[in-house]
Amino acid sequence: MNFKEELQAHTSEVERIITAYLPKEEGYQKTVMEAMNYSFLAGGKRLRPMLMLETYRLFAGSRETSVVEPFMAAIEMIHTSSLIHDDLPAMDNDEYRRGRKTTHIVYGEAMAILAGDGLLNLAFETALKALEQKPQIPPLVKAAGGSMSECGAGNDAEETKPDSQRVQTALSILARSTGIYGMMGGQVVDVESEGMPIDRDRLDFIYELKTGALINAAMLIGAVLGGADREAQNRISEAARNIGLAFQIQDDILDVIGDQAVLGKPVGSDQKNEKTTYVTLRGLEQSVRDVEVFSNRAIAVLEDLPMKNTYLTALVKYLIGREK
Ligand code: GRG
Repeated sequence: MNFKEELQAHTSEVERIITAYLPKEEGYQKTVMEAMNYSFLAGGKRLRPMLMLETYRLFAGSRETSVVEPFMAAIEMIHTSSLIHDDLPAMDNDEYRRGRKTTHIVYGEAMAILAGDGLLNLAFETALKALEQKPQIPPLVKAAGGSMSECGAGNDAEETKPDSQRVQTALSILARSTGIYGMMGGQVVDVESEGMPIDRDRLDFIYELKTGALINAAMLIGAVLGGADREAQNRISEAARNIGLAFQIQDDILDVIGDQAVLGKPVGSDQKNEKTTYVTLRGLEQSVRDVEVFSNRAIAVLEDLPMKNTYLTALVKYLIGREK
C-alpha cells in the first residue's frame, strides 16, 4: 500500500468510529440534528481524531480502542462546531466549507448557531461515554529507557485500577483546550486582530491556541489514554505544538495559492477579512520553509521516542505538502 491508500484506509476507519456517535434526526428538535449532521458528515480530513487514535496506538500498541473512540468523536464534534461558527457572517462570513454550502447558508443563521452549540455540548456528552467502557488495564508506557517498558505490570493495585482516572485527565484536557485558554481564546485574539498589523508573537499566540490547542488535545488525550507517562506526554505536546503551527501556516499558504475545488472552501478568505498571516508577515517562500521546519521538529521528537508508529510519522510528513 502506498501512503495515499493507507491514508484512505485510516480515514475510513476513523469515519466509521466517529459517525457512530451522531444523533438520530428525530423529535421536535430534529432540524438542529440535521444541521449538526450536515456539517459533520460533509467530510473533512478527520485529522484530529486520526492523530488521537494514532498517538493512542503509539503507546497502547494493538490494545483495543474502545476507550479512545468517544474522545475521537468528541474532538471532531468540537472542531466541526468551531468551523460552523467560524463561517458565520459575524466571523469569516464564508459560503463554502468541506465542499458544501456552509451551515448558515443552508439552515439559516439561528440554526447554525444552535448546531454549533449542539455539537459542542454533544462532544462532552459523548466523551463522558468513555467512562462506560469496561475497565482496561493499560500499562504506563515510559518515554525513556530505550525500549517500550511497562510500569505497573505485576502490580495488583495498578492491574485492577479502572482507567477512569485517565479518562478524567482526558476530559479535563479536552475542556481546557476548547475554551478561553485554548481554541476559543485564540479565536478571540484573532477576531480582535482583524484589520490591524500584528507582530509574530501575537500571531504565534493566536495559532498556538486557535489551531494548536485542539491538535495538542488530540495527541495528548491519545497519549494519556494509551498510558504514556508524564515525560512521554511532554514530548507528545512538543511534537503537537510544532504540528499545530505547521498546519496553520500551511492553511495560510493554501488560502493564497490553494485550489478552491480541492480545498472545498474559498481561497482569499484571510485577505477578505484583513488578517495578518504567516504569508503576509514572512512571505510565501519563507512560510513554506517554516512549515518544513516546524514539521521536521515534530518528526524529530516522534523519531526520538523509544516506541514507534510509522503511520503517525508518515502522516506528519505528508501534511507538509498537503493540498487540502
Ligand atoms: C466551538 C467553543 C467553540 C468556539 C468557536 C469560531 C471559533 C470559536 C474558533 C475557530 C477556530 C478555527 C476555525 C480555527 C482554524 C483551524 C483550522 C486550520 C481549521 C481547518 O481545519 P481542517 O483543515 O478542516 O482540519 P477539515 O475540514 O479538513 O476538518
